[in-house]
Amino acid sequence: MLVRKSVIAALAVATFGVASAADLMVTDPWVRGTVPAQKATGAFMSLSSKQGVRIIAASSPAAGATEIHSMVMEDGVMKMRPLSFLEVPAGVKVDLKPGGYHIMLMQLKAPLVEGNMVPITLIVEGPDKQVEEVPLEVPARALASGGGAMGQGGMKHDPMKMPH
Ligand SMILES: [Cu+2]
Repeated sequence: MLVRKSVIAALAVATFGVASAADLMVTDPWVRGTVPAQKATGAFMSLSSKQGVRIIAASSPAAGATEIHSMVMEDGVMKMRPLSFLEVPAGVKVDLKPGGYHIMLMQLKAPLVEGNMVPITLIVEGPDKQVEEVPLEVPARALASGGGAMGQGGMKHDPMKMPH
């Protein structure tokens, strides 16, 4: 039952232009929209893999720099940390979501508004060390919508208070 559901999800994503050559399934990708002065935002999605892969990098023509970030609690403050890779273990769903792992888009070249499709390429390393690119077309959501824990604030590199 679960397997069937995943396959359907993968097909749904494929209609957004997701190539799945690598052993990586990407579901429900989205980018948080920005306001004009804002230079950074986050991209979120769920990742899974049959054999297990690592996301070793990401890139986007919409951003001058793209990094994989985690968020850690330090002295009661949430801080973002660049990761050298993000592990997607075999059979384990890894969620990139506000307040947790995310793809950080920095030095944005233009504001991202609801309805924009943002190209993001994930660089994926398999267990055999083979590296593949997985290009995504990721829809931007309105800044205020659906953000979950970090819905109001957008994303910055400054330390931020734990949401709640
Ligand atoms: Cu970040």
